[in-house]
Amino acid sequence: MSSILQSSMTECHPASVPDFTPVQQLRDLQLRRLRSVVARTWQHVELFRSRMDELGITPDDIRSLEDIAKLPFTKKTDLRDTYPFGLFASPMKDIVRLHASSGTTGKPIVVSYTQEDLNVWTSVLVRALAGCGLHRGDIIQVAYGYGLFTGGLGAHYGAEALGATVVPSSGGHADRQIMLMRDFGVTAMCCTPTYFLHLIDRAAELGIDMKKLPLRAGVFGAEPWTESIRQHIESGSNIEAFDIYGLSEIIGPGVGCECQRHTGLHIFEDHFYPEIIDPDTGAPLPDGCEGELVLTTLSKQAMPMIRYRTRDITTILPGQCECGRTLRRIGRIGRRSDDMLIIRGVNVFPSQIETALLQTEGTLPHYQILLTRVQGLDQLEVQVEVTPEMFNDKIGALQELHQKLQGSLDRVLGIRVRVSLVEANSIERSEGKAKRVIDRRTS
Ligand code: DLL
Repeated sequence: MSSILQSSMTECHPASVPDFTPVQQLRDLQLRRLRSVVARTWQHVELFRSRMDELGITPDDIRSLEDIAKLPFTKKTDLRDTYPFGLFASPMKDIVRLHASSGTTGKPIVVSYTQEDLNVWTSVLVRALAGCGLHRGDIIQVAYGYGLFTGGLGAHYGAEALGATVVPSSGGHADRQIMLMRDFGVTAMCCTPTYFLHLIDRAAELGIDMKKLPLRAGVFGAEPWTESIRQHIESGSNIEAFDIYGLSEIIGPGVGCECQRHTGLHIFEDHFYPEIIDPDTGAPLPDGCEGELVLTTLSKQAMPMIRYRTRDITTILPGQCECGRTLRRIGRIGRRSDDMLIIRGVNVFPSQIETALLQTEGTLPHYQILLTRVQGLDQLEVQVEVTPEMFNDKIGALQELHQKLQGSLDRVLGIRVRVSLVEANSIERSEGKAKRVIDRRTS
């Protein structure tokens, strides 16, 4: 077991957890690890070495943390092009786990871990869960999918190493999830935020009041969610909702997580070095500027990632968190640079639609964006569920809500979209990541 894991497993006392390392000490550690990971990747990964050659640089050119900007980026297409094992830096005999994430085109991307990588992954999850106020004695239900997806197993081992009792329910079977939550006295839930919303609704249908369960925290991630969704979750269940971030290419869940201050997500910087770049030019941006998050794994053995372009749009928040952690924070990830829809020439982000919808009273946090093409022209329809009271009320109330939504979407998006108000529970629920956009356009 790594010493980091051991120290993380003790009580969450500032002196014992790497989250509180003095900044200069952290930067020194990052530089040492950066130089070492660059040298290792250069030695073992052909694609990386050839890109360094093209740029005329060698690992010796990395002398400061700022020198990271000299290094080439890695992109998702690099993982696809070298499918399945082309970016591995360790021999297969040292690799103890593979995970994969489905891509939009055919083959998945494959990621690998040595035992040491798994220990690091567990240690960051321990730190994430401890930062959410969880500890030994908690009963944590993990309803992220177990399997090739990193969510289930990642959260599982972290919760176990924390000393909590783990209920590995995996995704799906809402009624059974609720029964386990109630009968086992579950105190914390790990799943996607949209799946938890579904569980709140389903519990109400079953006559179970979530607010009366011992549940006190939820650690939600794997998909973008907004403050409005947090409010719906917290008011529907009386729990404290935390945002956890991660991606398979870097490790899985546990790259960053909110602490109890809820002012951004702390990145576990001793293992994952964050940068923000301009997504169009690739130029590094200063703290406080919004751009694409780029991550470098500082300690990964099996499959190090150098300057991986996540496509996730966020900012590195300036200043230190009041919790005392020295780890830098990113703002919550509301969108990806590649989820932008272009409708009749106008850029539209699903997160803008979500915010406009959920700020209006009478709507439920379940919606779908439907794209079609009529006579060569793109049409965007937003279907949103409305509360049963609203749906059963006089027609005038529905019309008024419709007008309000139409007005705010027109204003926010700058184009005319169609709004359809639909009955509660009519939009299909997902057990994992919600599918918000249905594209029926044929070119
Ligand atoms: O979703 C890992 C994970 C599992 C994270 C469980 C948190 C909890 P992938 O399937 O590879 O890995 O998808 C990674 O999901 O690049 C983001 O676009 C999105 N994502 C993950 N967490 C968040 C979050 C897992 N908290 C991709 N907020 C990432 C917004 C998120 N987006």
